[in-house]
Order: sequence, then structure tokens, then C-alpha cells
Amino acid sequence: MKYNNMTGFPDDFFWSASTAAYQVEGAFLEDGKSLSIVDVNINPNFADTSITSDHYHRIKEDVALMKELGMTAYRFSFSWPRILPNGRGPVNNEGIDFYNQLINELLKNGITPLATIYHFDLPLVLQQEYGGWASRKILDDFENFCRVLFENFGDRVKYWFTINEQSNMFLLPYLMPVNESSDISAEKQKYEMNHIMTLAHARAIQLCHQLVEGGKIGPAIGLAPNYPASCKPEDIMAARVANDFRTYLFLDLYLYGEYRENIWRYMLENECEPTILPGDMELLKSAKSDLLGINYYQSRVVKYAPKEMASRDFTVNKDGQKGSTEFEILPGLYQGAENPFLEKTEWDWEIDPIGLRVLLNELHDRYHIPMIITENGLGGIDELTVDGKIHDAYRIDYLRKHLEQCQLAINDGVQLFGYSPWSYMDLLSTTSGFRKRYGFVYVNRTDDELKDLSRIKKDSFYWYQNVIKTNGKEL
Ligand code: BGP
Repeated sequence: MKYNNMTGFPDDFFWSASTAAYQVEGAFLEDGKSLSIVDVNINPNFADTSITSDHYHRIKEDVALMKELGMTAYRFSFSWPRILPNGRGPVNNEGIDFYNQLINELLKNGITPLATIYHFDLPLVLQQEYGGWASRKILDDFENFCRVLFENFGDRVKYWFTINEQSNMFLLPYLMPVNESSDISAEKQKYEMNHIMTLAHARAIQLCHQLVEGGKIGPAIGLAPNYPASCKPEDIMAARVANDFRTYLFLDLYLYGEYRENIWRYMLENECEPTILPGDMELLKSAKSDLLGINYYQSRVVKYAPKEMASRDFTVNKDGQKGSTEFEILPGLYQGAENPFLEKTEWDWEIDPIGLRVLLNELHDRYHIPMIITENGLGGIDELTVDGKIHDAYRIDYLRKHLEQCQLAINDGVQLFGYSPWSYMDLLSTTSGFRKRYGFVYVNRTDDELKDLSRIKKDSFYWYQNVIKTNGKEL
């Protein structure tokens, strides 16, 4: 549906861009920081997390470019092992200093900080000590980490995201490791960790409301809406079920404080339900999010999977080999399939701008909560030309089409208050190193060669600059 008279983007819309600590900072063992689980689990075929984009040493230069781009907000994450190298206990003042410098520099340049508390980088010591998210011991440690953040930065940081992509962590063992030698099935372990992580999220929400005056907080969730492969009723049901398992399980827990009935029944029948202690559900119900961050890159297609099929995990496209993605199969529930109507990125991610409007409307109807796009972008192989330019027309095209759908969603009535694409600058891709780039700003390095790490504005930088300048009137 199109409108004859389209409303523009709101005047106070956040024009932002995103990064995450372990992907951009580098300095992974500097000034007191300890290792995180990502530092040791990253794909060994690519660059490691030791230097990445060297943002740790280049705050002023990087924020100056944000200012030049015109950004009115910036989403970054705090590194837990930089702030609390033992996961708890003594606070690392050098870590606090680093984030103070960053936040102050942003504010000085009129850029609102949007802060993610947890973006995959659990202190390794906590994984080794008690299995990280597998143990309820993490609840006090996570709350303590949040307290340190709110007390040190809450006077200036008013927008918070508790946990990045709990939904995807649930699927990717290197982000939420299971104990292979345990008698408890991997599936049950995952649901246990998911429950504990949701409790941690709820405690963060409550603490933020206590400690941060005027603070707004909520989750940032990674979503890929599932379409049915056909109008066959079995496929329609399969898509519903896929959305329940991959989207609404998490969002109903976050926003209603409830387990979906069908998923709870599934967990009981498959003996993988999490342990619920007295007070858990009351805590989840009482923690009210103020906002919802959406990470959206692609949609998915599913069809019914007969019970007799062998199950299969989702396999991320191997090292950027187009066509090597394997869709998941959950016998009796659903299986992934190709979408013949969509183009794909080099990494097989199906490009679907309209899917973003569909998703935003679904979420609005269901939860009536202010939303912000916390990630959206195109991972591509950018070429630096001999005269030092990056002509990334494919990225501009991707972002423009998604922004058009955001504007339509706003006209549909969705409360969308910002757009923070991935990523502000080139950084270490979680799955594919520096070969796969997302930034508006090119970082002059490759996986094998550090080069001079200089910052180069891509064509998309100038395009986004004009989008921001015209408040989205010229896309
Ligand atoms: C999201 C993560 C980001 C980022 C992005 C792109 O899942 O929140 O940290 O990495 O995806 O993914 P990738 O780097 O695998 O292309």
C-alpha cells in the first residue's frame, strides 16, 4: 500500500550508525582488558580481535567523521572485560576512562549515545569459572556490570539496549557455548541459558529505571521474518511456527513476560524446558521495556518439514562462498527454503526491504512499543580504487530501499524513532573478518595486512550525509 501524501521522518528522528566493542575497538589486551569468549572463538580463517579497526586509539578522528557525516546518534557497546577484567570485582579505571572519553566526545559533537550493554563479549573468566550463561551465578555478575555502567555513565547516556540478539546467540554455539560433555541435552541447555539471559535482561531494566534519571531501555533483537513457501496450509502453519520459535519466543518473554503456550508445550514434550524458580516469572512481568531495537538484514522462507526428515542446524555460508548456506530443518515443524523472488548478497543473505515494513507492522500491532532499527546493512567486498575511492552503489541501493520502507512503516503508524545501520565504519565481521565490509567509512586494512588503518569515506558516506541533511527527504 502506498499513500498519496506521505509524512516525512520525524524532526527528532535519530540518524545513527552502529558498531560493537569487540568488532571495532581492538586493544584486546590493552590497559587492563581481559579476553572475552569472542576473542577466543572468532573464525580463525580471518583477522582476530586484537586490533580490528583500532577505534580504541582513534576516538577523536572517528567521532569527527561521525560529525562530518551528520550523525545525530551513535550506537556502540561496552566491553564487559574492559570494564571488569575479572567479570566482577575491581573496576578497571582505564576502561571507564576510555568510555568517558568516547561519550564526552560524542556529546561535544551533538551526537546522542545509544549504548548496548552486552554484545556477545562475555568475559572468558566467567565462561571458564561457571559456564557463563549456563549458571544463575551470572545474574548477580551481570547486574553488577550494569550497575557500574549506570553509575558511571547514566548521567549522560539515556538510551540503553540490554542484550544484543539473544535470538541469534541461541542459534550460534560460539556466542552462547553449550557444555558438550554434559548429560543434559544441548537443546535443554540452550533453553536454560535463554531463560537465565532473559532474567538478566529484566534485572538490567529494573536497575536502569532505578539509577538512570530519564533512562530508556529495552532489548536489541535480531529478526528475520519467515514467509511461507506456498499457500499450502501446511506451509502457512510452518511459517507461523518458525516465527514463534525464532521471534515471538524471545519477544513475548521480553515484552509480555510470558512463554508462548505452544513453545512451552514443545519444550515439555521434548524434555528441554528451562528451570523456572519462584519469582522468575514475576520478575519478567514486572520489567517493562521502554523501547525495542530491531536488527534486520533479511527475511527467510520456510515450508513444512515432515517428521521423518533428518534434522539439520542452520549453517552460515562458509567463508563467503556464495551458495554454501544450509537451511535448518526441524522435523515436524519447518525447514528453510530459498526465496526465488529476492536477490542475495555475496553471503547468500536475501535482500528484502519490504520484509522490514512487514516486520515493523507485525511488531507494532503486537507490542505497541517505540522501535528503532539498531542494525541493517549490506556486507560486501569493497574495492579501493587506485585514486582512493570506494564506489559502493550496491550498499546505497540496499540502504535507500530499506529507508523507503521505514518511511512507509512510519506512515502505517509504526512508532519508529531512529535508524542505526550496520555499520558506522568497517569492522571485523563476526563470521567473515574484514573481507565482508559494512561501513560508511572504509578502514584501510585486510585480514592479512594491517596497512595504515586510515579512514576513507565511501560513496555511501556522502549519500547518507545528504539523507541526514535533508532529514530523509532525499533518499
Ligand atoms: C549481527 C551482529 C553484529 C554484526 C552483524 C553482521 O548479527 O549483531 O555484531 O556482526 O550481525 O553480521 P556478520 O558480521 O556475520 O556479517
